Amino acid sequence: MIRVLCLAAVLVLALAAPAAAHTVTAGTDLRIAQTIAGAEVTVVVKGTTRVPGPLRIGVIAYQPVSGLPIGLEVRSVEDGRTVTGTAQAAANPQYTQLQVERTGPHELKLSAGNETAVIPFRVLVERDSAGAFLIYGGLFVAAVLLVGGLLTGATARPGRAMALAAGAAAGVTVAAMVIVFESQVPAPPPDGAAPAPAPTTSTAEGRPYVQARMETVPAQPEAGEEFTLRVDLVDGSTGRPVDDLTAHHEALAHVVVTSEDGRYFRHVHPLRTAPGHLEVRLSAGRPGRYLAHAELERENSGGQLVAADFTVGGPAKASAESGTVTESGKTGAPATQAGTTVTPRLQPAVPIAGRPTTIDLDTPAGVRTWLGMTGHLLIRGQDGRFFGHVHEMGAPGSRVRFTFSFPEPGRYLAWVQYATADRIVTVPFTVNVTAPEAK
Ligand SMILES: [Cu+2]
Repeated sequence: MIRVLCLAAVLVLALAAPAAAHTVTAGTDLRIAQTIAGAEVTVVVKGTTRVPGPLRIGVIAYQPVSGLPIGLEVRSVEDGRTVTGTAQAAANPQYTQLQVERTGPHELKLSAGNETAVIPFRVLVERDSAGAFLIYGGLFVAAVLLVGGLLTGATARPGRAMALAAGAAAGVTVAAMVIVFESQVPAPPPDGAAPAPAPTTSTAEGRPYVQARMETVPAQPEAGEEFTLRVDLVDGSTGRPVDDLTAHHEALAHVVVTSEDGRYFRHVHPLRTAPGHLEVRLSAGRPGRYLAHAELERENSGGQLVAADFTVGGPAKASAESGTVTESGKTGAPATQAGTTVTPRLQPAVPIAGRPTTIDLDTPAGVRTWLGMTGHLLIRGQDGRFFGHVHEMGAPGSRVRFTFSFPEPGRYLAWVQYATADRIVTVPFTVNVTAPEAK
């Protein structure tokens, strides 16, 4: 009887062991916002649980695109193996499956229209920890031995029953010890992770800020003509391109381009065309001075803000650019919902420099998360020297609320942005901030 039980335990453990070693947990989705072919989209690469296996890639559209096809190409950096497919950008996209053969560094190439982006990423698969195996193994052995002990005790052989009970206690002890101490043991790095930095490298020091330059091509765009805004990132000490931007708020860089008077506003997400090079195509209908602010974050460094200005020449033309992020004041669409103009409510009504102001805006039903947040508030000083960005972090509801402390008295231009089922709504407004009362 005992022999049968023990054999059963060994068999089950032997069968269970290989399965447990292949048990992997799902990784995290990669989400990258991109402005491509004039459309604002977010590319999602679903976390995977097994490699070789299919990688699921979808493109979420945040404005009406009737079947914008996006070419997909996934390439393993280590062996050069490439798989291709197509995704249709949509509000609720279908996911395209591309087979990957290994973990580690990969590149995702996106193409739409005549634009191409290359996004580096890593395919990671969690390794099962030895601790989990010990916990489940220990509990399993204990359970088998306890049952064996009870059966043996029932057949009146107390000595053997005691021995089995002692074994069960040992199994429970092992499992309990592991449960208690596992949290203090570092988990193994996932399969495909970047090699850990050398122990001599102090991560506390961090990396220096990127040397960033923003410019337009051509240097002076013509009104109504498409131009490219380029962001070039260089490491100050080596002079080499910087290619270690982290995806913060679901983008490699957030770029806001505004005309000096604030009537033109674009919040876009440039494409990474090559290491250290980001590009986005724009057009502006009116001549004049424009400001560009880019928010980016280098790995193990910190967030930084890069500013530039440029001049659009020529006579005014109707902007060739389509899309729903329209110039404020030109069409009433962004600030109008169901025929009523929506104005944010400020508390206090006249903000005081250096003190928090709350800004409330009613939103329609069906607001959805965009760039990881329910709402975005972008604020620019009249002269462009100040640029700020805050979020509504609560769940989508009937309003968005922001708290912001304007740094100094003066006039500010501000834009609230949120995404509905089929578009990104931009609500522009201006704020006059007073000085704190002298006492
Ligand atoms: Cu952004």
